[in-house]
Amino acid sequence: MIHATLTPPSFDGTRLCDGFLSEAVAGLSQAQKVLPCKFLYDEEGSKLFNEICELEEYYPTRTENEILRDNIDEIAGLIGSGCRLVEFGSGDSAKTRHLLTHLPGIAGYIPIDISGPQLLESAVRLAGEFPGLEIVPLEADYEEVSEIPHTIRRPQRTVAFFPGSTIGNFEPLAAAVFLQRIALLCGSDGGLLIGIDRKKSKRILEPAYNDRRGVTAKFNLGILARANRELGADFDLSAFRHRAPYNETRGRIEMHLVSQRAQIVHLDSREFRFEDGEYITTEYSYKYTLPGFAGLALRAGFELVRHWEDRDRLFSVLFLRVRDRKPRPSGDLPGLDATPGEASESRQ
Ligand code: AVJ
Repeated sequence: MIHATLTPPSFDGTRLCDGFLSEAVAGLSQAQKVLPCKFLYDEEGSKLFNEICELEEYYPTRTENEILRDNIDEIAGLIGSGCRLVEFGSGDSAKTRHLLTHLPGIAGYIPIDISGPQLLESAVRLAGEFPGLEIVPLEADYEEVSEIPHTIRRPQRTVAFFPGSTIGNFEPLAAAVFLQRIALLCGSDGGLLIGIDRKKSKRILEPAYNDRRGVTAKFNLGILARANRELGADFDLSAFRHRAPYNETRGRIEMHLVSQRAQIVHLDSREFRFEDGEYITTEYSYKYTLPGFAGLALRAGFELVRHWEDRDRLFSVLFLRVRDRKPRPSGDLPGLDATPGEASESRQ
C-alpha cells in the first residue's frame, strides 16, 4: 500500500503575531479605524468561521458546495490529472475533500492557511483519507507566499484553488494585484478555480452577515478579545457592537465594530479614543457581477475558461487559465461572450 506523504507544516513570511501588534496599532491610528481581517482567523476565529458556514442565513458555503458537487466531473477534467493543487486559505479543507476524490492522478496538494492548528489537523485527517496523496501544508498569510512548495512528483501544471469568495476580502485593486501574483506563482500553463459571491439584494446579503444566533457578531468581536489576550489591549467587549451593512455603492458588505459610548482603549502604551458611534472596520466582502470579475481577472493575467452558477445565481465558480502574454484586441473578454445568464447581472 502506498502511504500518504505529509510534510510537517512550514512557515512563510514574518511571524504572524509580530504583525498583529504593528498592524493593529497602525490600523487604529487611521482616521477610519481598521483591524485587518486576517486577524479574525486565529484558532478560535477559524472555528467560529466554520460555524458561520453552517448557518441558515449564510448561503455562500452551501451554494458553492452545491455548484462544485453538481459540476465535479467537468471541473476535475479542467484541473487535469498530474497537477499540483494549491489552496489559498484552506481552513478545514472541506471543499477540497470532494475535489480530491475526483483527482486521483494529482501530483500533490498544498494547503495554505494562516491558522497553524487548523492546518495541521486537517492535513493529518486528509492524509488518512487519501492514501498516496502527497500533502505539503504551508502556514502563511497567503498574501505573502513567495514560492509554492515542491512536491516529490513533478507536476504537469499548477492549479490554484481559491474558494469561498475569499477574494472578496480584497479591495478590487488589491484583488487584481493578488490574482496577478497567483498567475505568476502558477506559471504559464497554470489555472485558477475560484469562487465569487454575486451582487444581489441586501435582503439576502445583510442577514448572511447579521445572523440571528449572533455567531458572526461573536466572530467579529473575537478580534478585540484576541487583541486583549495577545497584545494586552483593554477593549471592553460589551462596549462594542457588531454591524454588517451592505454598501451598495461599493458593492461590499462591511463588518463594523461600533463603539457604544465615548471611550479610550489602551494598546502598546498608546491611547485610542473612540467617539460614541465611531466604528472599526474589520472586514470587507466584495460582491461581483460575472463580467465585472472576469474583467478584473483579465487585467490580472487570467482568462475565463468556464463558469458555473446555482439556479438562483447567488454564487459562481470560475475556472480561469493564465493568459499567454500576447496582446489581445481591447474590449475582448475571453470566455465571456455569449455566456448564458448575463441578463441577471443588472438584477438586484
Ligand atoms: C471568508 C471572506 C469568504 O466574506 O463571506 C463571513 C468572511 N465574514 N461572515 C465572507 C465572513 C463574516 C467570508 N469570507
